[in-house]
Amino acid sequence: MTNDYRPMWTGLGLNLEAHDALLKVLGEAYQGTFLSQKNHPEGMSYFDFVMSEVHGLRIKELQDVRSEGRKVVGTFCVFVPDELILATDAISVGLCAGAEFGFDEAERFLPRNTCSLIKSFFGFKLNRVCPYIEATDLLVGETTCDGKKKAYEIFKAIQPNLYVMEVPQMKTAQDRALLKSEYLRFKEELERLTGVVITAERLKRGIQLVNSRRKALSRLAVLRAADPAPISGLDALLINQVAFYDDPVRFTDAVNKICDELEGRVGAGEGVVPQGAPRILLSGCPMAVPNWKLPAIIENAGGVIVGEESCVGERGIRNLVDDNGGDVDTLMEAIVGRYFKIDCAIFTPNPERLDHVMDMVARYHADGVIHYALQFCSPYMVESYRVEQELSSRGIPALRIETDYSQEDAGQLRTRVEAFLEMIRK
Ligand code: BJ8
Repeated sequence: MTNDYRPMWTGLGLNLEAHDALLKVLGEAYQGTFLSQKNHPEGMSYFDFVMSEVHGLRIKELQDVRSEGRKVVGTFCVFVPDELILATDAISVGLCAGAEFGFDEAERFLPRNTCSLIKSFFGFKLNRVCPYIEATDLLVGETTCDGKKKAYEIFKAIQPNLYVMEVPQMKTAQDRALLKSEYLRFKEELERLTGVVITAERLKRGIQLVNSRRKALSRLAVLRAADPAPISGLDALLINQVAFYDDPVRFTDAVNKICDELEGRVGAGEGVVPQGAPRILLSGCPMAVPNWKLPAIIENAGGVIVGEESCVGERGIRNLVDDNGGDVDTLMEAIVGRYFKIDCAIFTPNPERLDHVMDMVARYHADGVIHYALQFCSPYMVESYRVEQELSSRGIPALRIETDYSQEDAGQLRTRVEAFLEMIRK
């Protein structure tokens, strides 16, 4: 990091000793996983820099913005519409945590059999190691899976600025009406928080900012259809992870720049792996920073990940919001229409997700699918059965993996992934 941020971290109430330990682990993991890759595109230097300053410069930017009176809103789920947050000039940051940190403390509040993602944000909070949580003026939870929904009841006592949004579980007309009413309630909450009234003009600007970010990420996704793939799955995942907390305009620009470079690679037939390397679609739970275990295992074993059917991936960026409406209600309808299409496994039934997995296999020329579910995540663990069935009915190789944030099963996962890649190669 370029500066001494310790006074800022102290001001945010961080536990400096625990925070140093976290940064050390994060720095080593990043160094070993990303910077040692072959053919790392030049355009990744921006994202390497963002990662090196993940708890430094970006937090300082948030604090500077707050001192001007603007607000920071933290989110845990892609159902929370960034368009509304940006329409109030507030900043949106994704808060999902991907490290096994503070789990002992988390387990004082939560059952051991809780997914790592939930335990991780509890652990980060209880250990006071996440400057993002501490820099938020409003934290938005949502009633997606049972684990999160019940955990927020407990989290509220530790983090009083938590607001919970209800998310429907089915896709009927009543469910759509519920989502709309929840988005209108959220709009009011944001207006109260920021003192800004969301006009059609503001909302349009918010929509356009998020659409531009999604378009850039979709451009990156499409380039990965090339064989050889011009970028590793690890780098592409990192870009998708950074999307959740970087400034949207600066981020979009950086993604478009790396896409220009990758287009050159595709045109020249250059890639990060030899042509014909096994191409894998990852499908399932979202992967938050620094959860890189499985992708690193796959790519170190000679495979290349060509797409993520995940919220930190295509599920989070698919579909734009129509920005043609001239009034707030039309624009709100367009936002609801876009988000109501999200095919998270919390929905029942959820046939769209199966269609999307098959569609992604075809578009990115995947040779096989690795379904990734966090242990104790019932929605994705249960749904993996149907995904596997659908894939096998079409003769597409599939591997189901259930894991957590620990490194304990790394050896066993490596063996299973290597055997899977070997089978695909034959
Ligand atoms: S829209 S995937 S971001 S809910 S892994 S906490 S589901 S037990 S993260 Fe998600 Fe929104 Fe859905 Fe996407 Fe629960 Fe499963 Fe844990 Fe999960």
